[in-house]
Amino acid sequence: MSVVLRLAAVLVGSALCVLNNSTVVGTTKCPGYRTSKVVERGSEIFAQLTLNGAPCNMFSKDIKDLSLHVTFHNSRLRVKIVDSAKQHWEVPQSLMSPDPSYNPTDPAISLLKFSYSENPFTFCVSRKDTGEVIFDTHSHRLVFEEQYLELTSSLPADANIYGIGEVIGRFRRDPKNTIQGMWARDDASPEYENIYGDQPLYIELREGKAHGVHILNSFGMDVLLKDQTVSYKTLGGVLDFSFFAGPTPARVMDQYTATFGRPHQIPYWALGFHQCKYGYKSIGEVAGVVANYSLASIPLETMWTDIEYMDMFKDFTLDPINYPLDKVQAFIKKLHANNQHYILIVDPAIARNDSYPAYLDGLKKDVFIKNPDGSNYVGQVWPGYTVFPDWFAPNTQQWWTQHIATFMNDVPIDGLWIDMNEPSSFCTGSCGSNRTGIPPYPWKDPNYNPDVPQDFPEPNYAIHNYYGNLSAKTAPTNARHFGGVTEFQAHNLYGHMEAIATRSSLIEINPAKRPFVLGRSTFTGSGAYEGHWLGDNHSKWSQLIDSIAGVLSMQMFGIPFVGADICGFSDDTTEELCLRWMQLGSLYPFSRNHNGLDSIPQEPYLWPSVAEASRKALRTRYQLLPFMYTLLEHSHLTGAPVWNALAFEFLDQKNLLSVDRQFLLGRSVLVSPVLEKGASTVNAIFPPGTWFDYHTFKSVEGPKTVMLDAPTDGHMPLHVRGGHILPLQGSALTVAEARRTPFHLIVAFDPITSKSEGELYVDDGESLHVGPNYSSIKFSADAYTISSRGHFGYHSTPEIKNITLLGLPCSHPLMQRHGSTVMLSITTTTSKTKQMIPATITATKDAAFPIISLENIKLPLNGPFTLQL
Ligand code: MIG
Repeated sequence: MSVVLRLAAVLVGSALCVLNNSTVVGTTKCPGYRTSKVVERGSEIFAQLTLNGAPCNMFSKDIKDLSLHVTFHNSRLRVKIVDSAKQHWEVPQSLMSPDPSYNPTDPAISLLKFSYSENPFTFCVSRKDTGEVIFDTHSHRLVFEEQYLELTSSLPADANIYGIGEVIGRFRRDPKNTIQGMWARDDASPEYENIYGDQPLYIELREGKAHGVHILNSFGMDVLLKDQTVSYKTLGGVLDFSFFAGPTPARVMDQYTATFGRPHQIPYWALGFHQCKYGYKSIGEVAGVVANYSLASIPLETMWTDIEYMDMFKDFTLDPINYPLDKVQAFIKKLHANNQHYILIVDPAIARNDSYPAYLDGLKKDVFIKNPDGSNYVGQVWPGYTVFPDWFAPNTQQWWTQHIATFMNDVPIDGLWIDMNEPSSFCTGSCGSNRTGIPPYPWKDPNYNPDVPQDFPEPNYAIHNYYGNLSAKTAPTNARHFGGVTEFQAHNLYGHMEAIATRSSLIEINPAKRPFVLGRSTFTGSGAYEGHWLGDNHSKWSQLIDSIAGVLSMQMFGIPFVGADICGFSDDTTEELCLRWMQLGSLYPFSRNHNGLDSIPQEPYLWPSVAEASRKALRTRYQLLPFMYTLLEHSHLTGAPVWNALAFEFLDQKNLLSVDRQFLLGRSVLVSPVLEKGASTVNAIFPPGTWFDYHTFKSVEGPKTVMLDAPTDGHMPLHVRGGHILPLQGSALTVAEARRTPFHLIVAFDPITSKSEGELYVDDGESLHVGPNYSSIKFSADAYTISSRGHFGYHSTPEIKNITLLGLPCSHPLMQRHGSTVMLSITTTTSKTKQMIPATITATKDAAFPIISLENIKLPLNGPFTLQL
């Protein structure tokens, strides 16, 4: 059977993909392309596309000859269209870190089908099993010009589309009015504008199924949703589309991260709580914050310092007055002795300063971005006039590693925070080229105009870049990278490449340990190298809400380790906002309180109410650490989301499609935060199933909406999903201490089946190459047995001391044993014999289900067991 249908009408259900040329409704009057020389070979299709009439030269010159290359993978279809004659610039394959097993397959076993029309060339991608058309360009002609590429697909009415980032706003995109510019840009959280990262992936939900569409292209572009279409308008490069078959969102994320890079394994300690502020005046002040956390008994795992630690904002230096080396060293030593960590910021901008080693050495090694005339491009950042590392240049990696290594030799920090890497500059153009001295910050001196009057190449099609000109406040479009690559081509890759380089440096410096890198500007695949924070938000209730969609969409993009600045960055927070933000933020995968330079202090111990709420919220986080670490490992292996949208889990529930004020941890815990000023209740949606309050164990039967009490002195509502087992440990002030406490399993049964399942992944939490020294355990339970199986390679795991059974029938025999110590029989495959272990039973009953807790048991986690109830 041929997988290619020519000039055929494919009609399945209501999905229609008519492949002929009579129905062009697209806005373009361009001639399109005709197809010839089609070759189907193995997992590939090749064809030639030729301009089908007079060029329309809409925004630049039409390219006459194109080559089409389609590749079938099992659950992915790749459609690539390139300029046959000239090599349009492409994202280098070396910048993605794909799973090598993700190979092309025989079209016969691909889940997706490719069909096309010959004249003009249009194509459809459909599901092989149902025929559903997921991408359909038949009404829209392809435009492929030197500096303008356009491809449009039809969408169903009111399509459910998520993604197309980086963006601030609602999780579900508006299908009628979305214009998303993609051009990395440093701006403080404006809704729906282009910001720090370029993430052109969307997931669409249709009738209970999900598919994904991604374009790999680093040029500036717009992605538009309107008039029942999705349009891509890019400023160059090639059209390199990947279609992911799903059929669930989690499967799309698996397929996507298999293609472009699995999320990296984070160090376990990174899951602890972090504190930062822009503007801690001295190492003494920083140490004071650490001490205050401890006095307030609020967990603090990692302390951070922003640019003020540097000497005149030069990377790899310390301010000799306020951050003198000996005091910084003593501080770090004390932190480390207490199992805490220290992270510092570095910016890519390197001070142009003739007594600065990193600059001088960089000149010698020729590692900086150039102007068209070959001189160094000189922008302006914190230190004044600065040059910028060119990550394409052959010596840059070595130079970067060397300066990080020399610095870390003196200052043994635990990770790097890479900011300002859009790259951000305070001026437009090479403003330092003909100027000397240290300029004022442009916003502080109205008489200083930093911009250089110069025309930078600007394409005719203006993408929706909210600074207007593409060269504004970043390296200009004509700045040169090694090998003749221009900023116009590679701008969106800058932060991604800095992350790759920084991770490599840290691995070279410490080959055994997982690096910690947190970065601002991301691209497709960045999650393989770094975590991310959502950038400069405001201390506003609306941005507390926006942070949920922000974290959820980063999961889709394969960057699960993400969080927003807790309590808000710009503006002054309030006691109540900070309290609610500590509650929600306590469950961000990356949980950090970070504050702006001019904002009032917002460490959680500053208000008794916030301190108490933070202790409560972080106690829960630290109990959940084994579960969260397991979720991150799943993400590392399969791209599975750590924060999961309700719409992505309950695919048949139409009322959940737009929910972005609640979310799930993995698939097992429903989180219903308070997001409104003055509120002490939450109107929480419960999807189908039985949900058990994490703190009281009271159950709610979904689907329904319930008004939950959530006063500021209570807990943020959390509900465990029936059918799921949560592995927990005790809380402590540091992750290391928490990891030594015994385990507690919450076994929440699905009352209909009386079954429950869960998983636990553990390892030493820091080795880069874990080898076999990990445990990956599956728990399963029915009303009479709980058992574990899996790989048991990590032997330092404490035992399970308590088990809470929720959702069993009242008639369960253990209900009769309340207050007594019973002997439970346990089998371990290692001992092969039955043993009896004592368990203290507490059995109580809420309205619907008994709560049975087994206390003071000892169940090993270093080998499988079966426990009889
Ligand atoms: O223009 O280093 O997003 O987290 O505190 C501000 C100072 C530069 C922006 C980062 C923010 C950081 C700040 N940086």
